[in-house]
Amino acid sequence: MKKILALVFAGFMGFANTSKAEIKLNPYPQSVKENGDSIQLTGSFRVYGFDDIKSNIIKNVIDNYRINEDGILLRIGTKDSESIKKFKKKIPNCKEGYYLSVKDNEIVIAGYDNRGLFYGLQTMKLLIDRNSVNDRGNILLPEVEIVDWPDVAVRGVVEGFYGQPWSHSARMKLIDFYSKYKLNTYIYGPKNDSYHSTPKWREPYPNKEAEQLKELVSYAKEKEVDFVWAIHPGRDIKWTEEDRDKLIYKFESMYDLGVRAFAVFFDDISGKGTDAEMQVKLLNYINKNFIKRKGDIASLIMCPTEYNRSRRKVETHYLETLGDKLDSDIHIMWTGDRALSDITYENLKWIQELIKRNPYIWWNYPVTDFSNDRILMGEVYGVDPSIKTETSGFVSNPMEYPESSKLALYSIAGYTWNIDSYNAKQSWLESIEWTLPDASEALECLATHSSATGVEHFPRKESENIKLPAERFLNNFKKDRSWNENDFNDLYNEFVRMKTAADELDLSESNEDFISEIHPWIVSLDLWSQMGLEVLELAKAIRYKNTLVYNKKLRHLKILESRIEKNNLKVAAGSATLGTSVIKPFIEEIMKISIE
Ligand code: LTM
Repeated sequence: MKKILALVFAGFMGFANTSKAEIKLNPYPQSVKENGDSIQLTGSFRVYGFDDIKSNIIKNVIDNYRINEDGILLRIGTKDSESIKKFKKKIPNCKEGYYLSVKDNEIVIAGYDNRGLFYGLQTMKLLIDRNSVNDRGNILLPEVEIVDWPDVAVRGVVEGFYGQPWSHSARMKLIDFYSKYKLNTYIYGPKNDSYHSTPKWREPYPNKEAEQLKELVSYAKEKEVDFVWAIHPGRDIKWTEEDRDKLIYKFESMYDLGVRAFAVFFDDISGKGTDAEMQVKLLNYINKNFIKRKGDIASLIMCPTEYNRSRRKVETHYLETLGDKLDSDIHIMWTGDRALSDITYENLKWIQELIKRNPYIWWNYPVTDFSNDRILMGEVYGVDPSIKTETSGFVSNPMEYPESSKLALYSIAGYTWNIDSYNAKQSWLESIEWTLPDASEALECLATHSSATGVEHFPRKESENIKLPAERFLNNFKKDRSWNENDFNDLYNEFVRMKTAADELDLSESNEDFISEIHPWIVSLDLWSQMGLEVLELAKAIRYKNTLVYNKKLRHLKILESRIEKNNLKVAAGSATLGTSVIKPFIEEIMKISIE
């Protein structure tokens, strides 16, 4: 007989129907039916089906519960479990899919597989966390019937940037984040880890790092995140048996730490390492003699040397060689038309022809290692929906700033899970609210002015709300030193909003790690808001020919400029840049005109 576990959700007693609730979830499920009612969580859960389930599945999701004989029935299982037999037909026929129903006195979570069940439980947890409190302080769970599955089978992150690699604790926190938002893959490949790349890729990690990686791998497993360890040997590899064996030896050492998925990166190299024939020979050898021989390792992933269209050299036949000779079960990564680019249907079809398989997308967003004075916090867009069928995976390369990267990753998780329901603006606003609940309007203001890449062929929208007023103001001012009052007011109000936002962000207490990470950009926001206000005063002084005010404002602007410089020196990145699309050029232009 199946054991019935009963779990108490700390402090709650019993269930009862209450008022209408609005469903808020990320990723948004494929199908949600709700009747507007909720049940009130004031008691305990009895879990039926627990015996069949790997303990991490339930332990990690419902962590606040204790055993109790009373309470609502939480029936869980995977498609062949006795516990959910009655609901088997409702389970979507898709890996990682699940069926979730909350009705009357029963909650059912039926997964296609273990991960599907885990995700069903995560959804229930999000429903509780996000849709929960009514005006009497009671915890509510909406009555729903959810059928859900991912659009993109492999979704996640590649820590593949240059610069300061993430700390161990940041990585551990990110595993929680991936797990919560149903990102199933984390590829470890920070360029500046010398044991991942040259000079030490041949050597095993020292004890401390090895222990940390072991902990990370095991935590990822517990949280249903596939951990992939990548090596980057191409800068100094010799195409000898000795180096081949050293690479396998390194993989063996990672296998001993628990790693069960591997990648070999050949990006950003020159010289002998770029030889396609030799790369193929090595990779097919690893595939046969390590990956297949072990029997419990996922398909190998490789990042090619010609990893985007602009890097293609027709004369090398590099991509054709991979397409023709690389084992068909080895994934090939691809960044699009360029290192930084939108992912288009046309580009996906183009590369499929050459590599004779679907590419595994390495999306270089929100990475900023090409200009790490920036934190990209804008809306996430530019990836074609066809990634659902035309790719074998989709991973985002984030910033060296782990907390700030979560804004974009939140949206990437939502998009890759359910493409049709994704709305870039709404997801962006939600990510802001989720990141900083006690100062979300302030963060929205900072993010509005901190989203440009500075890269011409991959610009991201920034300061859209004042773009037109700033343009018109400048045109009029240049013409006859006048302006339209509405434009003046819009700009003035935005600079005031920036000032208030900087103050609010300084006072925010809901996410300390994030606030300390973005502190230099908060200072920058404050200084640029003051510059903006002063430059408007300067424009007035010029228009109304007030020399005294003009001199005073110009002097203060110079002081602010030097304070911005000083703030820049405090940042490891060299500066804390924002507002480069509209604010900075606007201010600089007025100042230029003013001294003409
Ligand atoms: O994109 C790839 C495959 N390689 C490098 C990354 O390591 C780097 O982080 C990004 C962004 O600068 N660009 C690359 O080319």
